Amino acid sequence: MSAMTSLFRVVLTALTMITIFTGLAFAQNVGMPVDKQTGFQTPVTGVMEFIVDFEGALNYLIIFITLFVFALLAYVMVKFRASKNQEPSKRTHNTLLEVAWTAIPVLILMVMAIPSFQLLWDQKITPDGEREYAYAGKLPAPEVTIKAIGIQWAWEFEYPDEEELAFSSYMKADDELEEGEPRLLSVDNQVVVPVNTTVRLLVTSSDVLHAFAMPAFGVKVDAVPGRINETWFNVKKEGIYYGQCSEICGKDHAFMPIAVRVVSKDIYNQWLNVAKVDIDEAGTLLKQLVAENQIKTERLARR
Ligand SMILES: [Cu+2]
Repeated sequence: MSAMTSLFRVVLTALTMITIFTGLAFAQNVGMPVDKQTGFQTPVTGVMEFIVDFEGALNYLIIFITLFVFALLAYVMVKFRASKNQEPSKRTHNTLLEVAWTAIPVLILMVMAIPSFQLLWDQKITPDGEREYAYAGKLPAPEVTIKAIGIQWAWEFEYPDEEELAFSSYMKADDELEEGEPRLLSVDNQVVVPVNTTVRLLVTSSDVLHAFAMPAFGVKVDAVPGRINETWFNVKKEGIYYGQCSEICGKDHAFMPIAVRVVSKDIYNQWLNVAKVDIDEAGTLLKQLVAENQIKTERLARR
């Protein structure tokens, strides 16, 4: 077997391993990172599905370009090696080649730019019920608005449409964790939103720069003191999703996670009614409702 063929096999095996590991990670993964994960978290919004597919396509393009350039380099190194070219050629220009190696990369960049801008618009334009989204079609206008305020070092959440509903969300210490709760990601008060509902997300900060990032939603927005950034999400699947602050904001930057609980509209409304009065009690109720719902779903699945 030639050296080239064996190199090719090594590369191919590596790619297959990566695909398998990513697949494994995807299989177990809901809303948080898992051991040995190499890819993204499982996408639960159209925007994140778009990101995953776009990244995948670009990855193949990059691999192709890298191998092509590598092959050209190898060819030149062998064909024009010093021992075979005692008297080097004095050729300097080739118009056709120069036009081609300028025009082709420009074309590749243009092809990349089209979905890239579409993705950016999808992320930044809040649905109004009319606009078509690449991976989600038409989406309803926001029914819920959440304001996330970064503070050193936690998040505060307000539901501006629901009078006086505001609470802070602090990371749980190791000794406060309950069964099944991940370390460094679990919080005392989760953000609760209904499934299949467009949520407007307003992000700001009360002190320094922070960033609100939810990998499974494809959401990442800077939290800037003195101004409000707007984005949105519409989650397709109930569950608990974790994110983190993504802008170095000081000593405890690593300890201000975000936990978003996505539930049915019914559970959301029940939580909302109690949360307006007592956020701790609402948290207890939420836990109970989610557990009951889980038992119901499992029973249905078994049938
Ligand atoms: Cu931070």
